Amino acid sequence: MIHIIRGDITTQSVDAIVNAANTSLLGGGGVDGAIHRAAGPELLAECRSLHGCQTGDARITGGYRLPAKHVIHAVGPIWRGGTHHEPELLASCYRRSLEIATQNGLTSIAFPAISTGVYGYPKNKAADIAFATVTQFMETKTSIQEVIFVCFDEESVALYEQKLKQAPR
Ligand code: AR6
Repeated sequence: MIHIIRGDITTQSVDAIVNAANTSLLGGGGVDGAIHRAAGPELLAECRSLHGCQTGDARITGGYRLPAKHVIHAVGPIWRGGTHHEPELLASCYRRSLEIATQNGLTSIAFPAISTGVYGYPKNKAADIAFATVTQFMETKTSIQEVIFVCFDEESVALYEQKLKQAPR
């Protein structure tokens, strides 16, 4: 039900890939840039119609030229030392992504490590939140059958595998 892979999230053939977006939803660097490049300009056009998204929330669009059917654009917090509601906001963007996927009857979803690049969230702390939020959500009534954590580097794979071993089942 939960898988960890190393790779580029834009190549995943799933119902939805999650984007680590910003509040404008108009693209950027990192995984956001890669998703927009691979999806093509139609994605930006749909994103413009959404008029942004608050930190901790998410929005769904089509996947256009991606193998994924949809993109769920989640806005993670910028790390400011951990005392500015960063843990709650990070958990919220994972939860909102899963809720939106469920509302749309999606069965498979792939997540990047939201906020751990440009936004500076410590990878270990972020992985704890990602796992806790996803495992908790999977206890609820949902259409989702498969969650894939897509790690961009080997260090993150090792970290996520350690968390998966520790997770209650
Ligand atoms: N596939 C999977 N993971 C990736 C990929 C990829 N193709 N590319 C990068 N990563 P970041 P953030 C990993 O910076 O910290 C953008 O400009 C990367 O190694 O993409 O949430 C947005 O527009 C890291 O672990 O997102 C926002 O302004 C993780 O994805 C801002 O950056 C997230 O890194 C969001 O920052």
